[in-house]
Amino acid sequence: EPRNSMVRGAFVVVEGVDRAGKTTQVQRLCSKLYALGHNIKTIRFPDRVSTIGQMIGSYLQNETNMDDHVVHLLFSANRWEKAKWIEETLAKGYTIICDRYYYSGMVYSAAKNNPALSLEWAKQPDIGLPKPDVVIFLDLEPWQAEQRGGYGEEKYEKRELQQRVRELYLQLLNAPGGGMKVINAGDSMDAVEERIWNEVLPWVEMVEGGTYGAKVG
Ligand code: NYM
Repeated sequence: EPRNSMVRGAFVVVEGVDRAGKTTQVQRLCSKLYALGHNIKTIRFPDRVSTIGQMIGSYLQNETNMDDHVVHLLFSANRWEKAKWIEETLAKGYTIICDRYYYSGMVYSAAKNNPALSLEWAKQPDIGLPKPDVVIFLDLEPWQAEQRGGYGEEKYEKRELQQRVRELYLQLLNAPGGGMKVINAGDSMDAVEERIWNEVLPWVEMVEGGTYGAKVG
């Protein structure tokens, strides 16, 4: 059970290009926080378990094809399905570590060569979702990503698209109110782990301690 008198848990998002090591780093971050006695839950998007998530999964595996707008809205709907759970879980005092969020939604859709899908358009269906307290962006150049075993068979795992994805992430970083912390994911796993830790721990302590109240801007 969460410690009493806790205001709420922190909402931590880890973003990054494919092969940046998000999954490993999310696991390491969670176990370190857990070892310190924090109450932790993890979540990842896309969550491929729900009905909508299964539709997304089969699209990513190239089993089905969909209009770009349709799949974009499914990714967003997949987050909305979890929005209430996120709010309730934070309110109970759990800190949530979330592997990808709406930033992924924006950049992957906008990276398609479809002029109708601008970053601005792509953000609209996610407006109103719970706002993260801290967002980590694991940055890796496409050539480094490819050295990690090359891309697989899933949609989006192509060099040109990955390059555009990275450029769009960097654009978001520089946007006013972007608020993402960039970490070079090309270093050793231990070095990356430590940098993430140094960024995230103060936020978790601040939010759990009730000394931080975010207002959606
Ligand atoms: N992806 C992920 C999107 O295109 N839009 C989204 O909103 C999200 C959350 O799904 N290549 C893409 C990025 C990834 C792919 O993610 C699967 P993962 O983290 O490999 O399971």
